[in-house]
Amino acid sequence: MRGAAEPPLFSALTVAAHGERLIGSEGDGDVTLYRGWLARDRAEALLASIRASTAWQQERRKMYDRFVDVPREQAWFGDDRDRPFTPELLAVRNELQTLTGARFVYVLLNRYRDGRDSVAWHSDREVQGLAHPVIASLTLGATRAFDLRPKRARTDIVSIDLDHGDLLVMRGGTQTHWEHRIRKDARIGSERINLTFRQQPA
Ligand SMILES: O=C(O)CCC(=O)C(=O)O
Repeated sequence: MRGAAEPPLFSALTVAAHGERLIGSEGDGDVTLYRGWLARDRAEALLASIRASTAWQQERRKMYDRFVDVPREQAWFGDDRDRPFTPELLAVRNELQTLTGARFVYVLLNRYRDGRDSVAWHSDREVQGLAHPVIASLTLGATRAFDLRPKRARTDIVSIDLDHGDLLVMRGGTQTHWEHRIRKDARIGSERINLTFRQQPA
């Protein structure tokens, strides 16, 4: 247990308060980037605690007539999951709730071991029935390109490099009208861990 004289694990002063709107028009989707939301030392501490406490799983999915490994590893923590939030994840969850006004009940962790790992174009369907959908997505580790495209104009790709400590908040109709992906990139030799804090599904 931590002694009473020790500073809190995370100080409220180590998150950046101002975001930059990447896309945004009322019901059509709303994505805001908070560069360096988590200060570097705090991002390092969170990454170390995740590495120490996470049992990763690799799902297999049916593709046509065979099963293939999903090209990344995953883990879940939360109020409604087998594993509750760790104290470190709970601290981040609470700050994200203050920032966004949303209530997050679980977090999905995606681990991209290197640039061969990826996630294909998709939208996060479980929030689509909510009155005020919000997903808060925090990057730790290697910088990777995060691509967004509108479903009605799939060649109009918006690409943004997400770095250690960056936070992306996706609201409103983003999951209804947009898709996102992390594409493969052979130049990336190190690990990225992404945390998406999520609401109770509809
Ligand atoms: O790794 C990322 O930034 C995206 C993760 C993602 O697309 C998802 O969890 O649905």
